[in-house]
Amino acid sequence: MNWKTVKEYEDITYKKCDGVARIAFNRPEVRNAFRPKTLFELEEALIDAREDNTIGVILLSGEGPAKDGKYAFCSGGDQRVRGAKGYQGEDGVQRLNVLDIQRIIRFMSKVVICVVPGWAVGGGHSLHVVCDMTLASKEHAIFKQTDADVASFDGGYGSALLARQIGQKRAREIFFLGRNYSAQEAFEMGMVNAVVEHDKLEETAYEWAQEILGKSPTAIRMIKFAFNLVDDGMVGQQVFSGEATRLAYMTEEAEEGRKAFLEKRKPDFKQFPWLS
Ligand code: S0N
Repeated sequence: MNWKTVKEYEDITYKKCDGVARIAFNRPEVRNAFRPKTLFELEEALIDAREDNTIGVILLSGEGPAKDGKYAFCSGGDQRVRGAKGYQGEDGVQRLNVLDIQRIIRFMSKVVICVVPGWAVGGGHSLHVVCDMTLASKEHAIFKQTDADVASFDGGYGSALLARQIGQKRAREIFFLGRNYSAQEAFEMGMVNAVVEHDKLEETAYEWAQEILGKSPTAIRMIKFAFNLVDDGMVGQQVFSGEATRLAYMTEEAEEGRKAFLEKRKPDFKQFPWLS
């Protein structure tokens, strides 16, 4: 792998290699907790990866280990900057901008794989839930939902989608008890796709990404949005139908409509069949 840094950030790292983008939280001293700035950087990187037609898969991970040797994917919102109305940025504004990140991942027209080297906690746990797939370190990954310990709650994807993935009883247990779950336990529950030896985690994620990159981009995109559709209501319909429109634009029929407008004539749609 020959990763190339796309841009230097303060709170994240962002690299690309052969169709794969890797974005990682880079605040190991706080178990990769996010502050508003972290999420603005993450948003910029995610959108860059989305807009880059050479990128098909995004790996979302966390740098580490910290000085004490522990690894983290993300420990959620940085409690040191949490105010009464959200997480406070350097501009003094309090906000809940991790929800923007969840939506970008959910509606990303590419596959997002969460690569969990250590703790996935609170809002970090919710991010793993919203990613398309999760790979976890056999030795170090720990999944934990502390929202109820710090009087916070992700009542959206973090809980509702989790319940879709692992069932209502298990999802409620995770939120109501706030216990630690190993990679193996998370795998058995159905919220982790594979448990991987720590030393092989990054390599395996890259291999999974390369396998996906061998598939049809259109098929992958359509099936991702079809999976989402049933749970995403009218927004899901909007996203799926946007992709259908894109496909329709590629037909001669659509081209006839566009050309007729520009040539100021009536479109000749009679040449196209009413398919059975
Ligand atoms: C992660 C835990 C379990 C790790 O425990 P461990 O290994 O024993 O390490 P510690 O000694 O506890 O931590 C090491 C250092 O890191 C600091 N730290 C850890 N996590 C955070 C954090 N989230 N914020 C700030 N600092 C953190 C420790 O303080 C320690 O520092 P020093 O060495 O200086 O003492 C354990 O650390 C833990 O439980 N962490 C807290 C996890 C947590 O409760 N996170 C917040 C949960 N809530 C959210 O994430 C909000 C969700 C959310 O974002 C959201 C949801 C819905 C709607 C909107 C939002 C939104 O906010 O946008």
